[in-house]
Amino acid sequence: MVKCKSLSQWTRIGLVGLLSSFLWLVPQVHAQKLELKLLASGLTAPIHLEELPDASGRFLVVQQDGLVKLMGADGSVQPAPVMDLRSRMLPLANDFEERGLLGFALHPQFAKNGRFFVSYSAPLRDAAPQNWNYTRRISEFTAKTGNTVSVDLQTERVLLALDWPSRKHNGGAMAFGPDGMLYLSLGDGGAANDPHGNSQNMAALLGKIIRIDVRRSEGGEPYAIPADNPFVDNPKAAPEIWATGLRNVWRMSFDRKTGQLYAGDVGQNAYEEVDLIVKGGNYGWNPREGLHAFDKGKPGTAGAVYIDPIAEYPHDQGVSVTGGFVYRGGKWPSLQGVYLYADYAFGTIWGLRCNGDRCTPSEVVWQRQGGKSMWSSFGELNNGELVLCAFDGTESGPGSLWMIQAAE
Ligand SMILES: [Ca+2]
Repeated sequence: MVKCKSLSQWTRIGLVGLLSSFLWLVPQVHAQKLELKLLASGLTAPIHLEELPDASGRFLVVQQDGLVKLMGADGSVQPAPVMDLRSRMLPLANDFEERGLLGFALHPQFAKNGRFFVSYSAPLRDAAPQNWNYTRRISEFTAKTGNTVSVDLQTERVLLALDWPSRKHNGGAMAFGPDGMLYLSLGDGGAANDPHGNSQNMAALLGKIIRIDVRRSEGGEPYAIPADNPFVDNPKAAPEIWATGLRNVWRMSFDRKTGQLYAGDVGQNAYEEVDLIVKGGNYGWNPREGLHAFDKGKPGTAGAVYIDPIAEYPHDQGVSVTGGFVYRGGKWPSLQGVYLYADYAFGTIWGLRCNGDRCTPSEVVWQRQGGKSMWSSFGELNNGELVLCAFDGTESGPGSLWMIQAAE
């Protein structure tokens, strides 16, 4: 799907490794097991959802195929999509497809200004180098809001247009931080083994999490560089970079209580990982994969310090991590402060707790028993309750939404 693995890789049995970092200074999760309650079906490849910042309980469901739909609190879907981006997108393949509409974030003042941001796959620019695959656009649109929500595609402002060397490893996560800045994940561009060396190349935006200020323009760019970005004084580095050494962060989120940024970085041959992203951090791809040296990796820069993940799992437990959220809702006290994440293909969901950067080992909180749900993404509602987006058993095919509850 949208993340990184071919179907054949899904069946690959990886090496057995450590489940997590074993640090004993915070209590064990003793993770509350989850129950999942169907909220909506009849969708196509849902990859994100976001509640409108009003009291209506309505939310937007973002689909990989380029449609954004408005859904009522009862799960009813408005027939006409809020947005149909397909005319600006690269046609998607019918089979395994990582490209498409992959990221979406409402401006913190969306209720007032209607601004929102997307990450999607557009046809390759005429000026792009030959043999590249497509152009990734990070764009802003402005919606009309009220009783309904609509988007005129003519409102598009392209913030970034990045030519992409393959169909793979697009990243796609977008989130506003508590500092009002927009954070974006950009994958290493593929294919296997980061052949272009993007993740450790500080001149490249690929293989990074970047941070930009969309409240103002600067230097002829449609956005500004925050003055406190970590590499603004390094002439060899792109000033947008916030964190580096990432392979393919498909989903990331801020803990609304602590402001910490959690990212699920999709691994390659052996390990999936979850990282706590800090300013200027280098997360090791591809000298490293998870907590391990990566045997096809590049040596890395002498003296570089690589930050280990807070959790990893080997490929006999899953093959494509979907980063989730720290639960901060009020309905389920036993889940309070638990970071939930999932494996897209195997369907397993884990929980862990962190106190600063000290985290408990992960515990399995839900396992697929039959059924086909593949967890493409988590969504957080305004009240902190969490929702799962699922592909119902086929790549980029029919999909559904599920409410997360604590089991009785
Ligand atoms: Ca890493």
